[in-house]
Amino acid sequence: MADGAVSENVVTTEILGDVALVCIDNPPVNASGHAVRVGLVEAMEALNGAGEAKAIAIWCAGRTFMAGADIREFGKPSKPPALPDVFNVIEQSAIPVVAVMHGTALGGGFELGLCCHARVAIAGSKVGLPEVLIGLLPGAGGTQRLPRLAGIPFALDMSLSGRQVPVEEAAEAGAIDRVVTGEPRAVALDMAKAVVAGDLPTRRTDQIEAAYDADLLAEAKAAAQAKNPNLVNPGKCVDAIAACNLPLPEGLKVERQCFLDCMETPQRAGLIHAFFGERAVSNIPEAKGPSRDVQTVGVIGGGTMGSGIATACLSAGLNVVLVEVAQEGLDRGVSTIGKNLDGAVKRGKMSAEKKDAALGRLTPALELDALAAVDLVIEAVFEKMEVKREIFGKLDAICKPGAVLASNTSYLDINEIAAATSRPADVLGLHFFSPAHVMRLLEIVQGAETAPEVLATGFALAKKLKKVGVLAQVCDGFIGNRILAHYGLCSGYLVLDGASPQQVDRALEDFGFAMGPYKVSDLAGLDIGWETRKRKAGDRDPAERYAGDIPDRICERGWFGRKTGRGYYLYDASAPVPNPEVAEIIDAVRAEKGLTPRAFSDQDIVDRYMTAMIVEAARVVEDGTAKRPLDVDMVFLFGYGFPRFRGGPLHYADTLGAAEIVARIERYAEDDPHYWQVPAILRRMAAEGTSFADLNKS
Ligand code: 3H9
Repeated sequence: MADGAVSENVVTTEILGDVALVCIDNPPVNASGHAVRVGLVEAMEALNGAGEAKAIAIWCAGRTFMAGADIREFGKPSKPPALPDVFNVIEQSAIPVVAVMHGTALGGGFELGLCCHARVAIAGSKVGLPEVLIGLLPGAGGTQRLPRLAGIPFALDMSLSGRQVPVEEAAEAGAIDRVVTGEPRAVALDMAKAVVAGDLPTRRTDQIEAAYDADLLAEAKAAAQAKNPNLVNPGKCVDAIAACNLPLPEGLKVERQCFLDCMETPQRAGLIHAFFGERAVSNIPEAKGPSRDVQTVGVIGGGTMGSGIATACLSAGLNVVLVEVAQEGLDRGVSTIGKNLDGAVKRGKMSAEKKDAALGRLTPALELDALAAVDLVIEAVFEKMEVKREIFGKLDAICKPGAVLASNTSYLDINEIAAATSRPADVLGLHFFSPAHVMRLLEIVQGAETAPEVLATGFALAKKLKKVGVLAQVCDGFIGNRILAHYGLCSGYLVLDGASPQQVDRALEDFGFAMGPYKVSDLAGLDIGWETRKRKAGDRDPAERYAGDIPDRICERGWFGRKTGRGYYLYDASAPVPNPEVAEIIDAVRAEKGLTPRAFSDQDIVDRYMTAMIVEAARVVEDGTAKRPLDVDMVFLFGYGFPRFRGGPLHYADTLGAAEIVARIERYAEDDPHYWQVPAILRRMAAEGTSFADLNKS
């Protein structure tokens, strides 16, 4: 028993004849925080001390069996007893212990099951070892006991994928002894009695030997490192599993060291920030109030965006009315939706029956009048204010009272759009990211007059679509595209001044981005940026260095990236190769501007690009466009391919510290004082020694 520890009644014991039921009741997910750990040790010591019970069943109250260690405790000083020690106490219990799992027994929760002498699960529930997803590895015996029970291949699969495995599959692999139906407490009582009666065999996992396969382990380690070269924990996880041929106490020591090594990494902190950030973005009053019921969504525009949005809504079980002006466009939209859904079936994300049902909920239409009865409209047409205002004026006349009117605009002023209606309180921005049926980000843009109920409806829709809804205020580009416009300039300057697009891409991919910015531009279509540059040409600040000459010239040749087979890269071959003529364009532009190219190291590229991103992200927080730094982080993780293990631009900024960022900006400003300016918020943070994490808390 730990000194001075209090069990806080999260673990209670019932004695029922010759069996004991130990219940963990620690809402919301029965995480094994300090009180639970203390309570379990106390319960085991008391029952073994008394020696009266002939079997013990451990079960959990509420929606799930233990969902793992309490992640909120990570990164803080640990309080004994540690979870592995608790599980050793359970394994050493002279009285046999059976675990009864329901809901999602994850991480330390599944490991609790593994240390017991028998495992029973309620049908339909799931088990998993998701530690890999938060920069860790199963650190409470999972890497040692699972291979002993279910073999090394199954242990590698579960712990490296982090997937939630149906208990029926886990039973087949040997990780679970019996799958039953019933309520957890009743099952716990039955199973404890079954142990006493000899109907449920028990065994100690430490007495089982794992069939060892050194080659498989070596292959798994190489594959894990190749798949995630930036991550330490998948490789460490294989190292820990590789120790399962040692006696259990020795293997557990190796596991513990590997676990602690991972705990020390910034990746673990980044991934846990991402875990909580994903939940915290919608944990705000704006998302929680009453919302309007949405069953049928109108989507205006059958292009890539509109079709993607319609696909997302149909996949979530909503009815969709898709409106296009011409039959050809409408047919194309319907066909794109069909292809998107086929893709989901192919990837095993949707059954063929569900796809047919989804298509059955789609009503194509050529007139806006078809939107008279819908609950929510999402306009996804060409980015021109006049066009949007005209559509919203018509919607005002057509849509039923109480319908929510949303624009998918990426940067236009929602207030100006809302002013085209007599009901600006019903108008908001719902900014999806392409492909809208895949990308999880949804910026929910609040207009000056948007009603709280309408905003909450936006968040409810995000949840229904399984998207991460982030609140944003009106400005050019909202959170994500506004920041992108700023650091996009930085990559343009890097190339003007001496880097090649390929070097910029490589440096940032090595940093962890899914794709470098030039590959992304080729994918999105270079014409989009070209149009924006032409549109904004008149408003350009004369003091700002123009970074558009190179992409302008590429576009003038009709090369718009992937869709034309040519952009920064050539797409004729199976893998894209650098477009040699782009190098000629770059040379010509530099010569015209009298620029002598200079060498940038990959690190310098990353530092400048990330500093530029942080600068505008800080301004977005400072002026309230984003509610908190974590909202910016989630926008980048879920909409811009930002490396999840780095937590987002402002979490990453905290790893550098405000003082270092200010020093960098001042250094870069020696060459370009107009572009590189220190935002007041960063200067203040540097002076006070505070961080963006502090702002998340306030
Ligand atoms: C581990 O076990 C390490 C060990 O191997 C070794 C240790 C030595 N801790 O997701 P939801 C909160 S690592 C603390 O919205 P759902 C969550 O933040 C752990 N809090 O619900 C939220 O709080 P709020 C391995 C946790 O039904 C609330 O619970 N385990 C934890 O959609 C509801 O969560 C995992 O990685 C936690 N472990 O999904 C499991 N889990 O209401 C991570 C949840 O204030 N958890 N919370 O926003 C999950 O995957 C999902 O939460 C779960 C429920 C599937 C359980």
